[in-house]
Amino acid sequence: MVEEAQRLGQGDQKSGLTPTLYGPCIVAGPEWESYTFCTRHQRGRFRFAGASQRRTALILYDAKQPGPNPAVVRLFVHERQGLQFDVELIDLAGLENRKPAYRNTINARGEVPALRLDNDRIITEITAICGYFDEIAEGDRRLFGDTPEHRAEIHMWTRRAYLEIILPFVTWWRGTDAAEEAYRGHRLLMPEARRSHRLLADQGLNQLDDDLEGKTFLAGDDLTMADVMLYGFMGTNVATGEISWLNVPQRPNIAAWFDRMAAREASQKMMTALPARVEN
Ligand SMILES: N[C@@H](CCC(=O)N[C@@H](CS)C(=O)NCC(=O)O)C(=O)O
Repeated sequence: MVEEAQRLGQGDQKSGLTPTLYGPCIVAGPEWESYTFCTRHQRGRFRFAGASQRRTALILYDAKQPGPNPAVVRLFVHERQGLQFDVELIDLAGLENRKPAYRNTINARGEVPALRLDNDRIITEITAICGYFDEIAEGDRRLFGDTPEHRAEIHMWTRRAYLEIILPFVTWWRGTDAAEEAYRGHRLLMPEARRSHRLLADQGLNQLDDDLEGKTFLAGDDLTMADVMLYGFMGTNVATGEISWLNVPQRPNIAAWFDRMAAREASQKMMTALPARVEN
Protein backbone atom coordinates (compact mmCIF):
# COMPACT_ATOMS: atom_id res chain seq x y z
CA MET A 1 0.00 0.00 0.00
CA VAL A 2 2.85 2.37 0.83
CA GLU A 3 4.54 1.56 -2.48
CA GLU A 4 1.28 2.15 -4.27
CA ALA A 5 0.99 5.50 -2.53
CA GLN A 6 4.55 6.43 -3.46
CA ARG A 7 3.96 5.40 -7.07
CA LEU A 8 0.75 7.39 -7.25
CA GLY A 9 2.53 10.30 -5.60
CA GLN A 10 4.47 10.74 -8.86
CA GLY A 11 1.25 11.70 -10.63
CA ASP A 12 -0.37 10.09 -13.65
CA GLN A 13 1.35 10.67 -17.01
CA LYS A 14 -1.76 9.68 -18.93
CA SER A 15 -4.38 11.84 -17.18
CA GLY A 16 -2.09 14.55 -15.86
CA LEU A 17 -3.79 14.24 -12.49
CA THR A 18 -1.76 14.41 -9.33
CA PRO A 19 -3.24 12.45 -6.49
CA THR A 20 -3.28 13.92 -3.03
CA LEU A 21 -1.81 11.92 -0.19
CA TYR A 22 -3.88 12.54 2.86
CA GLY A 23 -3.16 10.44 5.92
CA PRO A 24 -3.95 6.86 4.90
CA CYS A 25 -6.05 8.02 1.99
CA ILE A 26 -5.32 8.83 -1.64
CA VAL A 27 -7.83 11.10 -3.28
CA ALA A 28 -7.93 11.96 -6.94
CA GLY A 29 -10.24 12.46 -9.89
CA PRO A 30 -12.43 9.75 -11.41
CA GLU A 31 -9.56 8.17 -13.38
CA TRP A 32 -7.95 7.30 -10.10
CA GLU A 33 -11.00 5.66 -8.51
CA SER A 34 -9.52 2.18 -8.82
CA TYR A 35 -6.38 3.27 -6.97
CA THR A 36 -8.04 4.93 -4.01
CA PHE A 37 -7.99 3.06 -0.77
CA CYS A 38 -9.86 5.48 1.42
CA THR A 39 -13.24 4.59 2.93
CA ARG A 40 -16.49 5.91 1.51
CA HIS A 41 -16.67 8.62 4.17
CA GLN A 42 -13.06 9.62 3.72
CA ARG A 43 -13.30 9.89 -0.04
CA GLY A 44 -14.00 13.37 -1.28
CA ARG A 45 -12.31 16.61 -1.96
CA PHE A 46 -10.81 17.24 1.50
CA ARG A 47 -11.29 20.93 1.26
CA PHE A 48 -11.63 20.64 5.04
CA ALA A 49 -8.28 19.36 6.13
CA GLY A 50 -5.37 21.13 4.58
CA ALA A 51 -4.94 18.37 2.00
CA SER A 52 -1.68 17.35 0.31
CA GLN A 53 0.35 16.59 3.40
CA ARG A 54 0.24 14.13 6.23
CA ARG A 55 -1.51 15.77 9.13
CA THR A 56 -0.33 15.49 12.70
CA ALA A 57 -2.74 17.80 14.51
CA LEU A 58 -6.19 17.35 15.97
CA ILE A 59 -8.81 19.35 14.08
CA LEU A 60 -12.00 20.60 15.69
CA TYR A 61 -14.75 21.52 13.22
CA ASP A 62 -16.42 24.41 15.03
CA ALA A 63 -19.31 26.57 13.81
CA LYS A 64 -18.91 30.13 12.57
CA GLN A 65 -22.11 30.94 14.47
CA PRO A 66 -22.84 30.52 18.21
CA GLY A 67 -24.91 27.29 17.96
CA PRO A 68 -25.43 25.66 21.37
CA ASN A 69 -23.67 22.35 20.62
CA PRO A 70 -20.45 24.01 19.41
CA ALA A 71 -20.76 26.47 22.32
CA VAL A 72 -20.68 23.58 24.81
CA VAL A 73 -17.36 22.38 23.38
CA ARG A 74 -15.94 25.93 23.30
CA LEU A 75 -16.97 26.48 26.92
CA PHE A 76 -15.36 23.18 27.87
CA VAL A 77 -12.13 24.12 26.07
CA HIS A 78 -11.94 27.52 27.79
CA GLU A 79 -12.70 26.08 31.23
CA ARG A 80 -10.51 22.97 31.01
CA GLN A 81 -7.45 24.53 29.34
CA GLY A 82 -4.22 22.66 28.57
CA LEU A 83 -5.32 21.78 25.01
CA GLN A 84 -3.70 22.21 21.61
CA PHE A 85 -5.56 21.69 18.34
CA ASP A 86 -6.42 23.26 14.99
CA VAL A 87 -9.86 24.66 14.21
CA GLU A 88 -11.83 24.82 10.97
CA LEU A 89 -15.02 26.85 10.90
CA ILE A 90 -18.17 25.55 9.24
CA ASP A 91 -20.80 28.01 8.08
CA LEU A 92 -24.09 26.75 9.49
CA ALA A 93 -26.03 29.76 8.20
CA GLY A 94 -24.84 28.91 4.67
CA LEU A 95 -25.74 25.21 5.27
CA GLU A 96 -22.11 24.19 4.62
CA ASN A 97 -22.65 21.37 7.13
CA ARG A 98 -25.38 19.90 4.95
CA LYS A 99 -23.35 19.86 1.74
CA PRO A 100 -21.93 16.52 0.49
CA ALA A 101 -18.34 17.77 0.96
CA TYR A 102 -18.91 17.97 4.73
CA ARG A 103 -21.24 14.99 5.09
CA ASN A 104 -19.03 12.67 3.03
CA THR A 105 -15.77 13.54 4.71
CA ILE A 106 -16.54 14.74 8.24
CA ASN A 107 -19.98 13.89 9.61
CA ALA A 108 -22.64 11.98 7.69
CA ARG A 109 -25.26 13.47 10.06
CA GLY A 110 -24.46 16.96 8.81
CA GLU A 111 -23.90 18.31 12.32
CA VAL A 112 -21.25 20.39 14.05
CA PRO A 113 -19.02 20.07 16.05
CA ALA A 114 -16.76 17.17 15.04
CA LEU A 115 -13.24 16.30 16.06
CA ARG A 116 -10.71 14.71 13.68
CA LEU A 117 -8.04 12.76 15.57
CA ASP A 118 -4.48 12.57 14.30
CA ASN A 119 -5.18 9.05 12.97
CA ASP A 120 -8.05 10.56 10.91
CA ARG A 121 -10.78 9.01 13.01
CA ILE A 122 -13.74 11.36 13.48
CA ILE A 123 -15.43 11.79 16.85
CA THR A 124 -18.83 13.49 17.03
CA GLU A 125 -21.33 14.16 19.86
CA ILE A 126 -20.39 16.88 22.28
CA THR A 127 -20.07 14.72 25.39
CA ALA A 128 -17.70 12.38 23.51
CA ILE A 129 -15.59 15.29 22.25
CA CYS A 130 -15.42 16.94 25.68
CA GLY A 131 -14.65 13.57 27.30
CA TYR A 132 -11.77 13.02 24.90
CA PHE A 133 -10.43 16.51 25.57
CA ASP A 134 -10.70 15.91 29.32
CA GLU A 135 -8.49 12.81 28.95
CA ILE A 136 -5.77 14.44 26.87
CA ALA A 137 -5.63 17.94 28.38
CA GLU A 138 -2.64 18.97 30.44
CA GLY A 139 -3.33 19.91 34.05
CA ASP A 140 -5.39 18.00 36.54
CA ARG A 141 -8.57 20.04 36.70
CA ARG A 142 -10.72 17.30 35.21
CA LEU A 143 -14.30 18.33 34.45
CA PHE A 144 -15.57 14.75 34.21
CA GLY A 145 -14.39 13.88 37.76
CA ASP A 146 -11.41 12.06 39.14
CA THR A 147 -12.85 9.28 41.28
CA PRO A 148 -15.46 6.63 40.35
CA GLU A 149 -18.02 8.27 42.65
CA HIS A 150 -17.36 11.80 41.42
CA ARG A 151 -17.48 10.65 37.79
CA ALA A 152 -20.82 8.90 38.39
CA GLU A 153 -22.23 11.99 40.11
CA ILE A 154 -21.17 14.26 37.23
CA HIS A 155 -22.50 11.81 34.67
CA MET A 156 -25.84 11.71 36.54
CA TRP A 157 -26.22 15.51 36.51
CA THR A 158 -25.07 15.84 32.90
CA ARG A 159 -27.66 13.31 31.81
CA ARG A 160 -30.41 14.86 33.89
CA ALA A 161 -29.63 18.30 32.51
CA TYR A 162 -29.77 16.98 28.96
CA LEU A 163 -32.84 14.72 29.21
CA GLU A 164 -35.00 16.75 31.58
CA ILE A 165 -34.22 20.30 30.43
CA ILE A 166 -32.14 20.69 27.26
CA LEU A 167 -33.83 18.13 25.01
CA PRO A 168 -37.34 19.43 25.77
CA PHE A 169 -36.45 23.11 25.22
CA VAL A 170 -34.48 22.36 22.05
CA THR A 171 -37.46 20.35 20.76
CA TRP A 172 -39.72 23.29 21.68
CA TRP A 173 -37.45 25.63 19.69
CA ARG A 174 -37.42 23.22 16.78
CA GLY A 175 -41.16 23.81 16.48
CA THR A 176 -40.72 27.53 15.82
CA ASP A 177 -40.73 29.34 12.48
CA ALA A 178 -37.14 30.42 13.19
CA ALA A 179 -36.08 26.76 13.31
CA GLU A 180 -37.92 25.95 10.09
CA GLU A 181 -36.11 28.82 8.42
CA ALA A 182 -32.71 27.80 9.86
CA TYR A 183 -32.89 24.11 8.90
CA ARG A 184 -34.56 24.62 5.51
CA GLY A 185 -35.83 21.05 5.32
CA HIS A 186 -32.74 19.34 6.73
CA ARG A 187 -34.32 18.17 9.99
CA LEU A 188 -37.62 16.58 10.92
CA LEU A 189 -39.26 19.24 13.12
CA MET A 190 -42.25 18.75 15.42
CA PRO A 191 -44.22 22.00 15.71
CA GLU A 192 -47.21 20.02 17.05
CA ALA A 193 -45.09 18.93 20.06
CA ARG A 194 -44.22 22.44 21.22
CA ARG A 195 -46.74 22.67 24.04
CA SER A 196 -45.79 19.37 25.67
CA HIS A 197 -42.07 20.12 25.36
CA ARG A 198 -42.51 23.55 26.93
CA LEU A 199 -44.24 21.81 29.86
CA LEU A 200 -41.52 19.14 30.07
CA ALA A 201 -38.77 21.78 30.07
CA ASP A 202 -40.56 23.81 32.76
CA GLN A 203 -40.97 20.65 34.84
CA GLY A 204 -37.23 19.92 34.50
CA LEU A 205 -36.30 23.50 35.38
CA ASN A 206 -38.61 23.49 38.44
CA GLN A 207 -36.97 20.30 39.67
CA LEU A 208 -33.48 21.70 39.11
CA ASP A 209 -34.39 24.86 41.01
CA ASP A 210 -35.19 22.66 44.03
CA ASP A 211 -32.06 20.55 43.50
CA LEU A 212 -29.81 23.62 43.41
CA GLU A 213 -30.93 24.82 46.86
CA GLY A 214 -27.75 25.39 48.91
CA LYS A 215 -25.46 24.31 46.05
CA THR A 216 -23.02 26.33 43.95
CA PHE A 217 -22.87 24.09 40.89
CA LEU A 218 -24.92 21.14 39.64
CA ALA A 219 -22.63 18.41 40.99
CA GLY A 220 -21.38 20.22 44.09
CA ASP A 221 -18.89 22.96 44.93
CA ASP A 222 -16.90 22.87 41.69
CA LEU A 223 -17.85 23.51 38.10
CA THR A 224 -18.06 20.26 36.08
CA MET A 225 -19.18 18.98 32.70
CA ALA A 226 -22.79 19.10 33.94
CA ASP A 227 -22.61 22.92 34.28
CA VAL A 228 -20.80 23.23 30.95
CA MET A 229 -23.55 21.21 29.27
CA LEU A 230 -26.47 23.14 30.74
CA TYR A 231 -24.95 26.60 30.46
CA GLY A 232 -23.73 25.98 26.90
CA PHE A 233 -27.34 25.47 25.84
CA MET A 234 -29.09 27.92 28.19
CA GLY A 235 -26.54 30.71 27.82
CA THR A 236 -26.63 30.71 24.02
CA ASN A 237 -30.41 30.63 23.83
CA VAL A 238 -30.81 33.38 26.42
CA ALA A 239 -28.12 35.56 24.79
CA THR A 240 -29.64 35.27 21.33
CA GLY A 241 -33.13 35.89 22.76
CA GLU A 242 -34.39 32.68 21.12
CA ILE A 243 -35.99 31.32 24.33
CA SER A 244 -37.07 34.05 26.72
CA TRP A 245 -38.71 31.79 29.33
CA LEU A 246 -35.60 29.76 30.28
CA ASN A 247 -34.23 31.96 33.05
CA VAL A 248 -36.89 33.64 35.17
CA PRO A 249 -36.81 35.21 38.68
CA GLN A 250 -39.45 32.70 39.87
CA ARG A 251 -36.66 30.09 39.88
CA PRO A 252 -34.16 31.92 42.10
CA ASN A 253 -31.63 29.10 42.49
CA ILE A 254 -31.31 28.65 38.72
CA ALA A 255 -31.14 32.44 38.29
CA ALA A 256 -28.27 32.63 40.82
CA TRP A 257 -26.45 29.70 39.17
CA PHE A 258 -26.99 31.31 35.75
CA ASP A 259 -25.48 34.61 36.98
CA ARG A 260 -22.49 32.75 38.47
CA MET A 261 -21.93 30.99 35.15
CA ALA A 262 -22.43 34.14 33.06
CA ALA A 263 -19.78 35.99 35.09
CA ARG A 264 -17.05 33.48 34.18
CA GLU A 265 -14.51 34.51 31.55
CA ALA A 266 -14.95 31.20 29.70
CA SER A 267 -18.70 31.76 29.41
CA GLN A 268 -18.16 35.13 27.80
CA LYS A 269 -15.80 33.56 25.25
CA MET A 270 -18.11 30.68 24.28
CA MET A 271 -20.23 32.83 21.95
CA THR A 272 -17.27 33.46 19.66
CA ALA A 273 -15.85 30.91 17.23
CA LEU A 274 -12.47 29.49 18.25
CA PRO A 275 -9.31 30.80 16.54
CA ALA A 276 -7.56 28.74 13.84
CA ARG A 277 -5.18 27.32 16.45
CA VAL A 278 -5.97 26.75 20.13
CA GLU A 279 -3.10 26.52 22.59
CA ASN A 280 -4.41 27.29 26.03
N1 LIG B 1 -25.89 15.16 18.80
C1 LIG B 1 -25.01 16.19 18.29
C2 LIG B 1 -25.84 17.40 17.95
C3 LIG B 1 -25.07 18.40 17.10
C4 LIG B 1 -25.97 19.48 16.51
O1 LIG B 1 -27.21 19.29 16.38
N2 LIG B 1 -25.35 20.61 16.12
C5 LIG B 1 -26.11 21.67 15.53
C6 LIG B 1 -25.45 23.01 15.87
S1 LIG B 1 -26.01 23.57 17.43
C7 LIG B 1 -26.07 21.56 14.03
O2 LIG B 1 -25.11 21.08 13.47
N3 LIG B 1 -27.15 22.03 13.40
C8 LIG B 1 -27.21 22.22 12.00
C9 LIG B 1 -28.10 21.24 11.32
O3 LIG B 1 -28.56 20.26 11.93
O4 LIG B 1 -28.31 21.45 10.13
C10 LIG B 1 -23.90 16.47 19.30
O5 LIG B 1 -24.02 16.03 20.46
O6 LIG B 1 -22.87 17.07 18.96
